[in-house]
Amino acid sequence: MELKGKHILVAGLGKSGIGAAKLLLKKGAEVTLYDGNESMTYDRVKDHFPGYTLPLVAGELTNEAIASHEILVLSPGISVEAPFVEKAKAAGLLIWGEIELAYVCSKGRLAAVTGTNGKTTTVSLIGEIFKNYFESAFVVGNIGIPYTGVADQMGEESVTVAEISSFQLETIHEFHPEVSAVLNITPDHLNRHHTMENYAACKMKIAMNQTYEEICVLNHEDEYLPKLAKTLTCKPFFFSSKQVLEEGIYYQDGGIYLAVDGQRERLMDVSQMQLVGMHNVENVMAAIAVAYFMRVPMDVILQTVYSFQAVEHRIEFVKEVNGVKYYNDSKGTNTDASMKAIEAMPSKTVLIAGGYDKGSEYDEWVDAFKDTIKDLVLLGVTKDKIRACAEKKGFHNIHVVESLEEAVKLSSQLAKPGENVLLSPACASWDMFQSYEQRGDLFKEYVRNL
Ligand code: UMA
Repeated sequence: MELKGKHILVAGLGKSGIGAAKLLLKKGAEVTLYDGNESMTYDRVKDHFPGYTLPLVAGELTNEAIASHEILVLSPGISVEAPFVEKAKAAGLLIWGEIELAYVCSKGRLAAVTGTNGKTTTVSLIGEIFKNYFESAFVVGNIGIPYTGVADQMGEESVTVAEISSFQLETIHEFHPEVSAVLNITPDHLNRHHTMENYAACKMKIAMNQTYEEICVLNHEDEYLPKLAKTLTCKPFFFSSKQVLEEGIYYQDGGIYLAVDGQRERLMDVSQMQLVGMHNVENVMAAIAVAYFMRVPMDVILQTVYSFQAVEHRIEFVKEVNGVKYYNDSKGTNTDASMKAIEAMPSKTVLIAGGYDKGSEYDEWVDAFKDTIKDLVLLGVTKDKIRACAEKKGFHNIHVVESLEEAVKLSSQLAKPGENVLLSPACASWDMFQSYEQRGDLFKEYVRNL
């Protein structure tokens, strides 16, 4: 679609909105900025738009302001159920997510990955594989690099891997990866999607424009995915950490096997990976499958897998202080991710948790403490809800604090030599921090100051 001269309202002035507005200006569109935060001013964003003075609305949007636009570009943090979005729909505006805008402005080939957990590790690994093989490779999306920020740098020869969240999938229309992947679906963001069915349906939208000869890589051991695979318009290709597959990629006896077109091959030993844990074997299998179907030679894929290290904020070892090891798992923003981190702890651990309330339940997460978690240090909005759940389940070594700095200090007193301190909140960061990255960076700073 020709965007030149179109009146476009860009909602949300974080990374996505800024990326979208800059891209639209390059395309010659007439851009209005909007942010629900009443204290937003043009001064705060003007450095992104040298040579322009853009209209900005903060707080309430009037019907007149909405109606003078043709397209509304939404940042992922804004729900399609927000009242102003409903008004925009009623006024006949096209509602595009930032991802949709980027997709229609981009060039080259695209692979896209979604899932509740493991997205960032998998996408980072695929990105490394692409960089090791293709002349022009891009990594974009929920990983922290807005797709709109780089879309216009792509050429026909470019190959992109996009990490795509359920929020971003709500507002796609033509978005069409050549290869997609859904890593797993476990409860998350239920305050936004309301039910698991809605959330799962949103995740499956990643493949909605794929055609029958294209591939969607799926987790065979997931509760939802084998059933949802039957609804695909493209070909499912499964990975499994638990069973031998006739067709697919799977783990058996310490190795990763690929079975395609009646041929079966042991690709590698998992001991050759730098990453640890069975969840990472799953991430690696998914990455191998995506890269393989994007036609990267297997030797390039495997060489990259052998050298690939853990990503920041995901069970990241920070430092040992007085015999206590500190791990930063700030990216453990839901109970499932946090359970993986708890399971990966080698000995008794003080767990720092709590944060923004996404409407999650904590029962299974507390069950996962077993003999590993000896003390629970709680902060953030969910502290009382988590405390009540843990006490109901008979876990009483609970300490409530007001700040992350206090949590680190107290944990350093509770942990004995040979034990660990793990920040793995099981909650998003948005109650006290701008992002999980900021939370993780501060944690590391407080640990280094001990
Ligand atoms: N805002 C409104 N109205 C609202 C909500 C927010 O106006 O109802 C405004 C805020 O005042 C703020 C801006 O929107 O000024 C923030 O926009 P945003 O929340 O969409 O955040 P971005 O900075 O654009 O970052 C987004 C993703 N954030 C979310 O989905 C919440 C980032 O994912 C992503 O890295 C980035 O785009 C680039 O693509 C983060 C995330 O936490 C990592 N994602 C969730 C997750 O992984 O679980 C989905």
